[in-house]
Amino acid sequence: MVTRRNFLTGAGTGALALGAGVVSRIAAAAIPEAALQSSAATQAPLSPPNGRPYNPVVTLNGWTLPWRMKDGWKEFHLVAEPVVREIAPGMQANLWGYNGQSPGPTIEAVEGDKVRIFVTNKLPEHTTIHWHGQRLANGMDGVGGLTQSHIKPGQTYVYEFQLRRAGTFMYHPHADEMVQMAMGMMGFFVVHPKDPKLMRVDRDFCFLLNAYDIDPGAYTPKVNTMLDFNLWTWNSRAFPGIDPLVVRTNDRVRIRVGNLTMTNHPIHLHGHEFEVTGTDGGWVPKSARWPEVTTDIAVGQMRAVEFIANEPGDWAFHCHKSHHTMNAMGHSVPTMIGVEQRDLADRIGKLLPDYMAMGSKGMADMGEMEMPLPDNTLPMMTGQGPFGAMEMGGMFSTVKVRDDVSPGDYKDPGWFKHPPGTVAQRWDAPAPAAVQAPANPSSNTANPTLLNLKRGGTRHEH
Ligand SMILES: [Cu+2]
Repeated sequence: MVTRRNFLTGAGTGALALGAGVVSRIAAAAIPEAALQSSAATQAPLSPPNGRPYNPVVTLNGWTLPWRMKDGWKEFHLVAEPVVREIAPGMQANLWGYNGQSPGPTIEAVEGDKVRIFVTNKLPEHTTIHWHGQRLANGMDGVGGLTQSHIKPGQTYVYEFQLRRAGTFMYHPHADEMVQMAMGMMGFFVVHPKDPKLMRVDRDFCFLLNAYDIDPGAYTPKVNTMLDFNLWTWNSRAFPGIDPLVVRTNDRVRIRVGNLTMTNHPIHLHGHEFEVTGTDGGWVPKSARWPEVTTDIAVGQMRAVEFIANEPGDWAFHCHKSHHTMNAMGHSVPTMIGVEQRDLADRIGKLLPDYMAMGSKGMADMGEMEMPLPDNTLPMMTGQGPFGAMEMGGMFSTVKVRDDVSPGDYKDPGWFKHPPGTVAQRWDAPAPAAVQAPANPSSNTANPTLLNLKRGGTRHEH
């Protein structure tokens, strides 16, 4: 594992030790410094200090890579390296990523920009970067063995291309792909339209769907897992580690979501309808959009959704596969609903004083109970809301819509203050007797239940 300290020392010596034949001649003179991020918190959007103007995105629990302008080229420097990523408070993972984090920083530029991206490999094995969705010269496509030689450990390669269309793209290795993506190597590449007024929104968020298989108590993902992942993450963060998406009432909001897991994710927003306005292939024409509250995002796809945030509140926003809003530990627990465990628990308790029977009445109590867990393990479902345990994990966050948020302010405003009389509440009255529903509603035959209802005996009305 590379610590922060020896990474920093390594960065200097690595840059000096570059092979002369590797970097293109135009660029060999000076490689831009590689910016490093040590925090997993959402960073403020990076307003472009030079070049064409654009409206920057906000990378959820992530950041945008700074660049330098050189002779009309935007120059970026990505460093592929081992990183320690906090998945949520209380759990860290040994991943591979770029510039200190997994996923790597978002690259932002403008349609028509010429970009030069230096990639330094500080991994123990070779890598490449594929610019998923971009139109470029075939030799810049980053497929190891097919369109270029692999970038060996210690080497730096340079990619150069002009951004031919606006849109939302991804980047990831095309070398030992199963391992390198299972270890967290991926990032977003947003190309803004030349005209900053085109498709303009007030808030523009982006995140990648990713998944890990990390045994409870372990730190390093199992890289050969094909489907049975146990940590479902957005930008390598699991609830309650995912920041809320903070918006101002009546903002037009875009959320760009890319899927680099091994399964599809139906992403669902509460309280609002949205439209899919963009895919990896470009903007969706207005006439081709339809309203949704859930959009399924297949493997290798990106979907940009847009909506007007006109319902104040804390709106759940999550993957609709219920196993994906749950952390490790939950997936192999046997169903114990209806199983009387008291005798068993008493007997086992004599041997193992800490033994706890679970699940006889469902698993909701696991959201609240303080179970002993191995170190570095997130509870299966967790999170405290203003009304109690939220019983969530994994791919879950909230869209917080507030009247009193300033433009450009993304900090968590706390829990929603509900107007009086707008919260579901306990109805404190005796429950009526259960009645049999009519067996055959199309028939008019006298039915004791209907007669009973007509007499008003058991119907309960408020
Ligand atoms: Cu999912």
